Amino acid sequence: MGQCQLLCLFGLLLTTIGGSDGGGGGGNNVTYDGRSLIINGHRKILFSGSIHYPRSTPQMWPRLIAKAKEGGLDVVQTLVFWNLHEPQPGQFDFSGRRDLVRFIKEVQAQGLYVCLRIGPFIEGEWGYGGLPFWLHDVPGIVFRSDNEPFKFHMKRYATMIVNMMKAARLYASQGGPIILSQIENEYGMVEHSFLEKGPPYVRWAAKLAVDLQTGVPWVMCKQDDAPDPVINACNGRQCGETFAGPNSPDKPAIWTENWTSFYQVYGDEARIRSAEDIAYHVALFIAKMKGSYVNYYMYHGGTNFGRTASAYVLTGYYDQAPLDEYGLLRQPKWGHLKELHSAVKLCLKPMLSGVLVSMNFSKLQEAFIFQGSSECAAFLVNKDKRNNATVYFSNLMYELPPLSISILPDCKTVAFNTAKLDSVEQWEEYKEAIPTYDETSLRANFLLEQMNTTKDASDYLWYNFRFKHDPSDSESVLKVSSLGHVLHAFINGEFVGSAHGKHSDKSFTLEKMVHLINGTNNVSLLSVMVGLPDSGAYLERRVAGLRNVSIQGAKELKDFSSFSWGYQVGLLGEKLQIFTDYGSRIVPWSRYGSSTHQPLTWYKTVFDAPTGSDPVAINLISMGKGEAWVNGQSIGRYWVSFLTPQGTPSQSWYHIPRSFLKPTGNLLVLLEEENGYPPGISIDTVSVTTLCGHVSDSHLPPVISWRSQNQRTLKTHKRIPGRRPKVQIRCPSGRKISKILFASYGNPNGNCENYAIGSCHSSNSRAIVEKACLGKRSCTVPVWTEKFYGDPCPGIPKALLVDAQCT
Ligand SMILES: *[C@@H]1O[C@H](CO)[C@@H](O)[C@H](O)[C@H]1NC(C)=O
Ligand SMILES: *[C@@H]1O[C@H](CO)[C@@H](O)[C@H](O)[C@H]1NC(C)=O
Ligand SMILES: *[C@@H]1O[C@H](CO)[C@@H](O)[C@H](O)[C@H]1NC(C)=O
Ligand SMILES: *[C@@H]1O[C@H](CO)[C@@H](O)[C@H](O)[C@H]1NC(C)=O
Ligand SMILES: *[C@@H]1O[C@H](CO)[C@@H](O)[C@H](O)[C@H]1NC(C)=O
Ligand SMILES: *[C@@H]1O[C@H](CO)[C@@H](O)[C@H](O)[C@H]1NC(C)=O
Ligand SMILES: *[C@@H]1O[C@H](CO)[C@@H](O)[C@H](O)[C@H]1NC(C)=O
Ligand SMILES: CC(=O)N[C@H]1CO[C@H](CO)[C@@H](O)[C@@H]1O
Repeated sequence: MGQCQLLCLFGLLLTTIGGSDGGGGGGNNVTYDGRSLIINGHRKILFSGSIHYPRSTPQMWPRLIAKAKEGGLDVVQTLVFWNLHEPQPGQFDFSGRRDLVRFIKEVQAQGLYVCLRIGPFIEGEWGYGGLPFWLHDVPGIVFRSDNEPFKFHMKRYATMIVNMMKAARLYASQGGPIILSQIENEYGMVEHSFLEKGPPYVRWAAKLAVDLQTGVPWVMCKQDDAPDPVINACNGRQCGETFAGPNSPDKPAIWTENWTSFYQVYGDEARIRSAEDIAYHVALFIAKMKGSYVNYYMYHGGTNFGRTASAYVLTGYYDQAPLDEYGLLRQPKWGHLKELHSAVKLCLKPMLSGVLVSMNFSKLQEAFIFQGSSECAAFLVNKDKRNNATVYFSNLMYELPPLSISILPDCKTVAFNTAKLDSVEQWEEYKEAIPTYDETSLRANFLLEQMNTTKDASDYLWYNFRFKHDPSDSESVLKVSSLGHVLHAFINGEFVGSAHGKHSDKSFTLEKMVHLINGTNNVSLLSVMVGLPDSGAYLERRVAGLRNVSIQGAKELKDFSSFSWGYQVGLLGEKLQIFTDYGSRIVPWSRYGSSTHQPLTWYKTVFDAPTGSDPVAINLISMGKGEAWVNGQSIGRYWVSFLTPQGTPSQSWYHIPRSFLKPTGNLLVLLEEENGYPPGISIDTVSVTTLCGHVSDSHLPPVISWRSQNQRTLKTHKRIPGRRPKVQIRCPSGRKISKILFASYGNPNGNCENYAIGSCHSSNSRAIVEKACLGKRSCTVPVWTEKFYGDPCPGIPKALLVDAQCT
């Protein structure tokens, strides 16, 4: 693991160094002082993120880098992977995912800087820490110590990499994006094991680096005694607290690895680090340590393709990073850090040219104030992990949430607080009341038909009764049969169970062992319709709702079908219209997760519309069943928990028309009938969706995927044994296949990300696929010779690869 970070402990007031291009010849002059890196005379506070080129594909790089830039990063940091590049002594490979130069040029093209950690030992949860295994058999070798064979190969390789960068003019001194380089990695952790062979190796490595004359500074992370002019940097989660600081007053404070979560090994649960925790430690480092460079390790983890992961490490790497394995935004992490970056950038002037003054309000509250000649920025810290704190600063009162830092770019107004998430994730909840018989006014001595009772004013009808239970009859099974469509049962306010029918057979029965109390029990049965019938003769005679209700004890069966029933049409939240702006203000909402979960809970949040003009969809994959409203308008029922026979929801994305949205502050309310997880909801934009299917007539199972910007879904269909292979593609609901981008029956090269016609190709491919697919939501093309009017290359195994566009 590794990240570059600069910190400065010595808050000297430094005069701003003027001048623009100090490098000459189009180059940029990168130096540093005790405050920060200095680029062309300008001090910088830099946010950096690790994206490792071989852990994604060249096709993914531009989009990952664009999202890093949009997230407020200035620098992309990568390790360099020796064993990928020199698999055998003297045989080099820089193709495809190994194309380091291309990666750096992509970063440059988007206007960001690069921090290049060349190692050559990188650790990085990468096999052999990046060292080629053939080094193991070099006679007399001892890795990473004052050992001639190791130093020989390290020098040869490091020189080769640096020369390659120079040849492509990638160092800032040459006009390129690389502003910082790293030699070795976390050596301070193991140096003592090498006894007297350690320190000379550190000095040698530093000299090797400096002698390579890159024109940009070098860092060593976790190496407290990094020899001048190499900067010692901090790696870890809490550099704001743990870092002892630069080993010279002339070096800035740099944090090369501030772990955004942690890598995962097989057998481990994912270790999740909250957005609030990362933001707190970054802000603390920037303020208390005068940190001037923070790198997120990882910003995008990606995939350990092939056999590259080190022992026990998962193939998916740091999936909890701000960009997940697929390159999608992981919220709220990405958005929260983006806001932190912009708040810090508002403080730049006083931070880079002012003096740092710290003060204590009390034992657990302190302030760091950067005072410039006319500007001032303040960081107010509450270290108390449990309690809010009220502090007075410059005669104004500030409420600080537990374990948080408020950033005041003008020493007055709070621009950002590390603990306050501002996004779709800030959820509140309101539990729907479970009514009892006594609370109802509509009564009948039998079970009412649902539609005739609700008059379609609501999907929901409560059927309630109460009865005295004799505790000597121990085993009790509640049995309810319904004519449709869904039932949620509660006894004494506690959820008991749910059941539902389906389109082809709406009736169903719920049977559930229940716990009854000695005395009067309240039974509340919520019957839910998922739409009125729409077809067939005698529509007016259709029925829905509960048919029979009984409780079977060990001794007797009690039938409640003809009993004293109390009804309530609709839910309280519907009556109060709590999904509207007005209605949402008349009920007391509580913080999400502040009490135990109840099926039938309303959730509320506010979100900003995604920028741009692409259509907007809400991803409800983490929810169960219910209805969703945006700014008071229902966007429809959702039912994600009802899975297809293949085990996937029939619909996860639900359309929010742009016309329902304001630029900011959109009210989103959901009624969840089951056990949804609102923080898993995301608001996505949908761009042209491409679909791709690739099936061969060999043994591989077909993989069908559809992807679209900002969405993460992958469906895999196992081949049914004995059936002939076929490509099946299907657009998301409401869309049709509008274009065939590529079709080849033969031996096409590559995969759905990257394809080309191979040596064998049927010239009928496109026409046949277009005929089968254009204008349809889904289509199936069998991978048979006959279908393509003959075999283009007898005897050769063939495949069909189709890439299509949905609009
Ligand atoms: C680069 O900048 C430093 C100070 O930041 C200055 O001392 C030095 O002269 C500059 N070098 C060049 C080549 O302009
Ligand atoms: C604030 O308190 C800490 C210990 O709690 C102390 O180390 C520090 O020097 C104090 N700072 C000031 C400005 O008094
Ligand atoms: C802190 O204050 C907020 C808002 O004033 C309040 O909602 C929250 O419950 C408080 N938390 C604690 C731990 O007192
Ligand atoms: C519908 O409800 C009304 C009372 O609201 C009742 O008189 C009528 O019989 C019901 N019809 C059916 C078909 O259940
Ligand atoms: C049943 O409902 C009544 C009226 O709402 C209430 O007073 C009583 O406490 C409830 N009984 C139980 C066991 O919840
Ligand atoms: C149930 O309650 C009644 C009266 O409240 C009591 O006499 C009886 O012993 C109770 N039975 C049990 C099993 O607790
Ligand atoms: C429901 O009750 C009716 C009589 O009310 C009875 O004829 C029918 O068999 C019952 N159905 C079930 C599924 O118990
Ligand atoms: C230097 C540093 O902060 N190291 C920390 C990195 O994070 C791990 C896990 O939280 C800690 O154990 C280290 O102390």
